[in-house]
Amino acid sequence: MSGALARDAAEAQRAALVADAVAGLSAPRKTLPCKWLYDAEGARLFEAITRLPEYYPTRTETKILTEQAEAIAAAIGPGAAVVEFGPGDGAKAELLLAGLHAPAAYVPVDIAPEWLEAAASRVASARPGLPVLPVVADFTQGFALPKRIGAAPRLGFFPGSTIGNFEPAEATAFLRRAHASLGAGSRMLLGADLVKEVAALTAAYDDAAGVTAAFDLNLLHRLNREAGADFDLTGFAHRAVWNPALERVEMHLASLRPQVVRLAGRNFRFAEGETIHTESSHKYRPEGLEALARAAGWRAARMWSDPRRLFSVWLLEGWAPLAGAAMRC
Ligand code: AVJ
Repeated sequence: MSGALARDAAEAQRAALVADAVAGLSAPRKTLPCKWLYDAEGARLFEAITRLPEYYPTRTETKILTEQAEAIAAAIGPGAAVVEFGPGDGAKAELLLAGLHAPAAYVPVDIAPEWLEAAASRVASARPGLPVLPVVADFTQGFALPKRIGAAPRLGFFPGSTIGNFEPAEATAFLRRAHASLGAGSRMLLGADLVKEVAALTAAYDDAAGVTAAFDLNLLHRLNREAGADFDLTGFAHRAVWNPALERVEMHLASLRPQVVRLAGRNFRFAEGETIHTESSHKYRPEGLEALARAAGWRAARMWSDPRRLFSVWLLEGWAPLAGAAMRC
């Protein structure tokens, strides 16, 4: 990107952050979209979270993909073009591709070119000869696949239980769009965290070392830095709360006293104990995940888990005709 284009993009991003902050802090129950947690510092802290003793999802999913690699490869079959939604550093793709039989291509999809580059170069150097075909797109929306993958069977890949960040209706919409982007006859390998005892869930989002607290509070740092806000970081504390009705862990930043925060020329008043809801991480029961998939045109063909049933990896296959194809006869 040229200097001027990069500056325009940064300015547009800053304007969007300010608009989201004004809207979210004006709501009767204050909230901020979780995507703003992931600036460079947020991405570094999330990476540290994945190595915490309390944060079981990453290591459990990695264990499932490693230990069940043969069964997963057999179910998927040879020649798949792997299309990953939000590849991060590409570590999980590298693991999956190592187990698959003669994969045809790797297609990482992300809106952030620098993350795409990291995943693409990692996989390209681990698997010389495999076509690596990055696509710059917002993977929550529809996108076109590279022509070069030809007629290879498509396998969507969405690990990490990132699906859990979506509200249920958004998750359905995402899975339906993913199906449309991947095309008829495609399949999808999806990681989903499971409902379990509350203490294990809340510990995973409120670790003893305080890394998740720092990750959450970084959002206020970011608003001070990029949106000109004046949050006093000692006036807020991180909370992880299990919401039993919606079966999700919620991250909140709780105001420790009555206070007023300035942002974009406005005053935002906080009562003592009032919170900003910063992220939701939905947990699934197998039957709930199957129902969610079915509502989006996918059928659960297989599920792999660990002995303690902490995490699940699903192979979905399309069952419903895609929109547009339905009316042809
Ligand atoms: C990246 C959405 C999968 O919800 O477990 C971890 C994010 N937030 N600890 C999750 C997260 C706090 C993570 N996902």
